[in-house]
Amino acid sequence: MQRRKFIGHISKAGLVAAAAGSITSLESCSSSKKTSSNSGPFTTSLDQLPLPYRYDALEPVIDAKTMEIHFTKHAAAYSTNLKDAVKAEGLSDKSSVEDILARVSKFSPKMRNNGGGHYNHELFWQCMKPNGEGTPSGKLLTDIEAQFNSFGNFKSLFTDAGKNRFGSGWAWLYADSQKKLHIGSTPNQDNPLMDVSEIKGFPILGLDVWEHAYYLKYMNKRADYIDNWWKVVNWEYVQKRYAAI
Ligand code: MN3
Repeated sequence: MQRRKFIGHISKAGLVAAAAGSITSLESCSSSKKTSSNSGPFTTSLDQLPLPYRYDALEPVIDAKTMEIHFTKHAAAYSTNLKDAVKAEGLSDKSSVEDILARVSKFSPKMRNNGGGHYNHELFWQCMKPNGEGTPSGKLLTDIEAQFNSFGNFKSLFTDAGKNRFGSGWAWLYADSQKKLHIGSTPNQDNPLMDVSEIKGFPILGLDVWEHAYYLKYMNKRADYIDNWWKVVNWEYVQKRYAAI
């Protein structure tokens, strides 16, 4: 009887210890995710994922030739050059791009340009689809309206961020560490995940405003490209990113 009591006590203590251990490891896991990348389930590897639609799927908003060159030449080169930089600097080829970007100041300009370039394009392809919904719904819509007064006003502010980015760069809807939504833009291939970025947070929606993204069809008319781009935004995907943080 006494022995059974003793064993029961030990096993209960063991269970408590095991439970405490799993809580601790869960906490450390989620906090390390937050501090290193804040990317939740959205983790980007060094290789390009297949384009989730055909090159002509976003016609007439984005023409097939632009999509093909953009994906197979520009974006493919960022992935290749990123892998070169990762090798040259002795990082694992299993590194997540998010982890690299969070400490990108410690690496070469090649890592910054191509790590950003690869991440931004992998995000960009997913943020689009044929016949987009036009508007988000649910909590993302509610929070956009609360933060920017109305969805129309949000679109106008985001469009301005893209239009007014001097030279090449990106417009972003991103969430800071308090999950508050912001609109901003970054030069070149920088993004809000980078420790060197002036704006910091988790990118929810990104728009490429480099000329290579629109010049064949829109030539110098970046504003027309952005106005049309809203028709192919994949709000379902954008909402999933927002829900994951
Ligand atoms: Mn591009």
